[in-house]
Amino acid sequence: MKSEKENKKKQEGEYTADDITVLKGLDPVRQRPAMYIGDVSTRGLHHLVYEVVDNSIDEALAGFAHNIDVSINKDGSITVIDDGRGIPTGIHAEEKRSALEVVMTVLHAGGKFDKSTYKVSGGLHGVGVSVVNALSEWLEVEVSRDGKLWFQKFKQGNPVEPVKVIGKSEEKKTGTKVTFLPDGTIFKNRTYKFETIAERLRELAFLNPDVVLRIADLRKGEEQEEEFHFKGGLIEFVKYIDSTRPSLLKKSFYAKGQDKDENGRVVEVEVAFQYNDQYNENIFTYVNNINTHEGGTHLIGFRTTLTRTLNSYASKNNIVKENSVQLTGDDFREGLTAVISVKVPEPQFEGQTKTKLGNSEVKGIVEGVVGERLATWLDENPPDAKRIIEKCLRAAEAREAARKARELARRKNALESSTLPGKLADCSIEDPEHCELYIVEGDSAGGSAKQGRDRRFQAILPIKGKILNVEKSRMHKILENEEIRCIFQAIGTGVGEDFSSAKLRYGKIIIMCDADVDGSHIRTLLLTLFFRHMRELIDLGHVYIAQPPLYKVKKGKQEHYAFDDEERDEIIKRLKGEKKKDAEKEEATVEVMEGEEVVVNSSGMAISRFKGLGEMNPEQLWSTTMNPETRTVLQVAVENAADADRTFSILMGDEVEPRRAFIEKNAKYVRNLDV
Ligand code: 0RA
Repeated sequence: MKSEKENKKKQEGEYTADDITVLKGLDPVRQRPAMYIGDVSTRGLHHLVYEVVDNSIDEALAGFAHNIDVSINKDGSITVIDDGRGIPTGIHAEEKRSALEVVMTVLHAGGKFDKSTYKVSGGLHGVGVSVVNALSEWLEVEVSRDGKLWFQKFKQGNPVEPVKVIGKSEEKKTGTKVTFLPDGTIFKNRTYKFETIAERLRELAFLNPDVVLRIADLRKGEEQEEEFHFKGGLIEFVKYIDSTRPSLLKKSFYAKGQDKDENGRVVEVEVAFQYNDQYNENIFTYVNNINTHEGGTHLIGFRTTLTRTLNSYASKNNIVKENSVQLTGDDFREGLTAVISVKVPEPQFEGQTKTKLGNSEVKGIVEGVVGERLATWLDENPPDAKRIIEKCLRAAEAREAARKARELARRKNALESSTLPGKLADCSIEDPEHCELYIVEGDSAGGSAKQGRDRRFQAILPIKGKILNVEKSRMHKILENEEIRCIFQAIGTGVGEDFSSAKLRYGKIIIMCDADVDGSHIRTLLLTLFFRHMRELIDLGHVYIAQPPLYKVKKGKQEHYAFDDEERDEIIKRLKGEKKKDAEKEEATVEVMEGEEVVVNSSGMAISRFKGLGEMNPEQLWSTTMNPETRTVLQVAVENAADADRTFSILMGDEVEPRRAFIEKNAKYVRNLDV
């Protein structure tokens, strides 16, 4: 009950004491976790680790921490250790409790004490370690400071008791150790993936060359460890991204510098790039260690200065011949792999996924730092400069050819969404939000899908076998390809510069391929197409992978479907149990369908393996794979842009050996495809 006085205060718009606790406490985090960490899927689960690591990285950026150790513990919890100053443990005057407890239990309290020492702050949503605490079943902190070892434990964000000294720490040793177990009532799946965390730590190591990051998996049967420390920073990062694409240059370009914004705060800029012999533009941009894949002012600044500086070099040195084509910005970015990392004191994030830098002053600062150094670098490295300009001239010629191809296609009305491909079986309702496009491998599966679907909201586009590998093709070749044109027409958004998500005709684009080697190849070809040329569809969550079952277990009239071996065995076990209970003991009749490989076990169950989608009749396809009430579809997401790019270049590029190594290493994940 609130006092009358308090109620009066409230009416007058003043805050009362409990309003403040409501505002500052961690309850809102537990009520709406997605607002703080994006979602509560495995992505959100891993985000907890990144949030704690980002705090340690902040301590490194402030110049104090040099080593960060992450472990996935035997019980599935996570430990992050750094050798920074240690979270202060003294009593916070205002709060009347330890600073440590405030950092762990108050939203956004991280840098509250001492803003000046924290030049910049990372963390995707900048939410701080208190959010991790709120979403953990338990969390323990150990701080080494002042020769003592301090300890505090929390449950679901609440302190179990105040901070206490539990021992001594070595003289001069300082640091923070955080161990937490995500809360099972919030995260359905609490299993961490070593490789996912390792990818983020690797990325942080490239971006912060002074920090050594390690990861150890201590879970039974999963034991492994890795250390990341790249003294070469961004130059090594660019080499890593392009490790299967030969560089055209003898030496990579690198620049680092800083300037002040209008408030006198320092903005740091670091850029590295090289060119490869392929056609994609690969620019990865970071703000305070966060990947800004919608770009923003730092990217615009870089592109502007790259075009301007290369153009003026080309004309100064008479490399561009008089009658040859005019070079444009696109031409200067064909085969370019670049990493731009800026540190901005108060970043503004915009865009649909809040990963676009908005601070306008950063454009000019990037232009200033890169422009001057690039001009000098070109003068000092004439053979590399010449290779770049020649590559750009070839790109310009190809662009001209592509323009002609596009014009031809446009004249034939081929890319207008008003003409839909003949083999598309469209749905009847028109609201894209409720419509689904199934891209189906093969005409026979396409036929089953057409018969099995709910034609009101499901459209079917059958494609013939292997589509063109876009990784190795320029745009005009891609547009000449019949299958790909059909896909573009059906989706409706246009591609490249013409892309507009407002014209998207289906809210879900579902790739449905056979569960065999050819099927996974076709799926990868389609994902490559979306990743390279319609990336926004993936980022906005429109791209899915259908999950057809692998097995059918049939007993009498009952039919059960299993999506993996484990599920199949569970079904068999359950059916055997039922049989014992079943008084009538009705014998199972075994029916063998054409094209099925059937095994009949001693209990009279027929277990068949589906080799392809085509083996399922329309009803089976509907009930197992297409009915939204019962199906499982995997949403495709990009966890780590640089690594996804590298993966596509390994899988779809020219070199065979890295592809073989990758497939061997990842073979166990093939059913769990995440890009
Ligand atoms: C608040 C103030 C200071 C450091 C930290 C927090 C801090 C937080 C984390 C989280 C993980 N590792 C961390 N290390 C430090 C400043 C401390 C001072 O001025 O001595």
